[in-house]
Amino acid sequence: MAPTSPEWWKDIVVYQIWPASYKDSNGDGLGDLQGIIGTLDYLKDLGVTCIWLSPMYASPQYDMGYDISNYEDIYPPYGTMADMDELIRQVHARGMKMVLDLVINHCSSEHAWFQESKKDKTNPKADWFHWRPPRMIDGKRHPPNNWRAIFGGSAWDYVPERDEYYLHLFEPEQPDLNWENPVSRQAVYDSAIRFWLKKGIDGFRVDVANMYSKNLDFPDVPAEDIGAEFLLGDYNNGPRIHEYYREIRRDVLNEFGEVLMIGECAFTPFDEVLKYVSAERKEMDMIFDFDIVTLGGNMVKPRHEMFRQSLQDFKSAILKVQQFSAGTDAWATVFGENHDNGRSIPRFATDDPEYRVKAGKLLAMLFGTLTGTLFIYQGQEIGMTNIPQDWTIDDLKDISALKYWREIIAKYPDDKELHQRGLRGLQLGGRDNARTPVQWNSEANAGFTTGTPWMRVHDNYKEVNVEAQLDDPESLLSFWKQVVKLRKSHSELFVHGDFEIHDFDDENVFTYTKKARDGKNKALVVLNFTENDQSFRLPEGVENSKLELLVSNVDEPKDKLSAWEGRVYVFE
Ligand code: TEU
Repeated sequence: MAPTSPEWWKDIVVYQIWPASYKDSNGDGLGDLQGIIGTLDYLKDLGVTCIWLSPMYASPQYDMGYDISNYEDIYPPYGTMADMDELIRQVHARGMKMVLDLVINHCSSEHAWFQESKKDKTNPKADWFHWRPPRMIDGKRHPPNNWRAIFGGSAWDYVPERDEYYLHLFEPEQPDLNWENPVSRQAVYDSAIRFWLKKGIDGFRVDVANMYSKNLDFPDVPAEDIGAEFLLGDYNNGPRIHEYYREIRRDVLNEFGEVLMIGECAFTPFDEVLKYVSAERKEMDMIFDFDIVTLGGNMVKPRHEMFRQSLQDFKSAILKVQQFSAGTDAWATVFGENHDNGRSIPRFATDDPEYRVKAGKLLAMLFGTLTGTLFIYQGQEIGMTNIPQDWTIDDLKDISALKYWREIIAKYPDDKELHQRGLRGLQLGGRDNARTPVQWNSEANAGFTTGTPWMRVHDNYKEVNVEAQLDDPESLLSFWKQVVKLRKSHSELFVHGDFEIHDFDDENVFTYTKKARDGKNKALVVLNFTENDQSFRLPEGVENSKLELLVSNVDEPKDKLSAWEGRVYVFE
């Protein structure tokens, strides 16, 4: 590969592939690596310059691969190590970068490390995980504390061989590694990180990157009645977390040049974010902040409490992220979708058939003009939408959805209204929304597979699919291509510029300007987030500027903004 320039990752356009649902090449109903290889020209044509591949490692798949049983092997239905080598080669041959998911807060309970650790208290890996004795209350065995696992139930599971519990912040099949132990840390570095860097990959998206360091006192979440119910604590940003990242950079990554680290850091306050991503500290290069994708609720809150956020909430979440790099040496990510959240069109705009495509273009203008590294999630570029309202719980596959469902049915067996709200919440924000197979064409199973798809294909695939949009200049796909091109040709404004909101209190219209760091070029972005006409107002200081329309989702902008209309102007 060509030598990599420092900070090459600021200007890339990343496309996230979630392998199970992307493209099946062998008819087994599950996406695979050869399927991905077959679409690389499509991605290049879209303007993508980096692929982030969600876990393709050996795994029993309790959490769709976020439970890895061998970091140095491939999940067989996805292909072989030779396929993986070929994928890396083919990505690089097209001048694109390759980023893998790094899942090292936990591994699978089937990983040899855990299998050994659970045998007894004296084996060499006995403290590679967090083991604690039971808490005895009235002669009865209880977990060591009242922590709730993120998808439900206790965060501890009992192992009779050790007469101890182990910690799992996610599923029981995902035991948390003990990062206090320098020996297990080195094993993780060798197996999960060095192994892949030696194969030439360019970086990692780091799963739950702020959760490795635990408060070893394991304090109870304050509760009136210990043992009655498990409660979610704040498991993020523990005492040694920054030390670990400096160690990883110093002892492992530096040897391989400018390795990109993108940390998934949910629920992290602004000052703490800066510690991770300030260029001077160089722990990580950028993080995924959750403020935008958790608007209205998320998987740590009950789905029946999900609500539709206000435009002002949306603006303030965007503002927080846009401020990461304002006056600091830090850097931001820009994303509206991923594999853990609902689709952006129904969530932030509208999937009303009359406006769906126009609203998708509006969001493309929004995300395409924000400062930071842009991420597009598979299917976002063609406007894939959430699962239809007439689908039932039986159509869902995600472990977090199914656990939530079992929990509410057990807790409120007769509350049909709550069940209905729960299902609606899942259909708005649940992870299954992002996991329906990618819609490639209007043939059977949307061209995703010739076999039986592992998950139901969205009913709208005849209308929403890649093939139908490829040669249509009016399609969302063509629009995304145009926006990505403009983002690159005006990168000083869109990728690197300073961001300012001009109508923070306005619940209908979102108006912001971008300013190049050298102050010369500016852009004005005006987005109507309603289905009504809105007046088009120029912000203070822009009134006398000569505006040049760069892109819009209407042919000829008029005096007023029409429903879901957006415009991007440049001016000096
Ligand atoms: O998700 C992390 C995740 O679940 C967070 O949203 C979580 O709610 C937060 O960290 C709580 O503080 C990642 C993956 O993206 C997801 O698909 C996996 O299921 C999960 O980690 C476990 O590996």
